[in-house]
Amino acid sequence: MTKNKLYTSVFILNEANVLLGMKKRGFGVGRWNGFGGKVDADETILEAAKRELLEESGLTVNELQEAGILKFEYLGESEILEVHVFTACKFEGTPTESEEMRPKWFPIPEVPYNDMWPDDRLWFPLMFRGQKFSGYFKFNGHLEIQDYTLEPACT
Ligand code: 6U4
Ligand code: NA
Ligand code: NA
Repeated sequence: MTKNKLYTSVFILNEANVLLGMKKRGFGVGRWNGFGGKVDADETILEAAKRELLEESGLTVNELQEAGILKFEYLGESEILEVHVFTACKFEGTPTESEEMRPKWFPIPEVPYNDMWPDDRLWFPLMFRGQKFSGYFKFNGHLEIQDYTLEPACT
């Protein structure tokens, strides 16, 4: 039986820019990511999203907007990652490098899709438009998407 494991990913947006983090270690190393990680057993998904954002970027948010839910199957691995994606426009603090992430603002037309997970170029446009989405991606390795579905969601 495959089991879903819960993760979060947070993107800070302003009118024209998105804050991404260069992953310095672990899963997704060398790629620009959202700030996030595993949901611990004793916390809600929202609590996890805020905690990981603070740990990895130094930023605090009161409110997060739900952007979408993505499921990732990595062939040969037993767990399916269920990633809850959030955005925030208001935050407190200054983006600060952590052991895990190096934050950087990107103008939206300059998002470095070639140095990101290959699925990101498919759903980022929905996130930027504020269209909620639901997706399922089956990966062969970390470079090739073998199959996927991506739909607008109204959750
Ligand atoms: P540790 O070091 O165990 O505390 P933790 O920060 O809890 O790690 P991490 O960073 O391994 O967890 O979580 C993986 C992150 O990568 C989550 O934010 C989800 C995200 N992620 C995984 N696959 C992705 C993909 N294909 N596209 C994407 N984000 C992905 O955009
Ligand atoms: Na993380
Ligand atoms: Na974690």
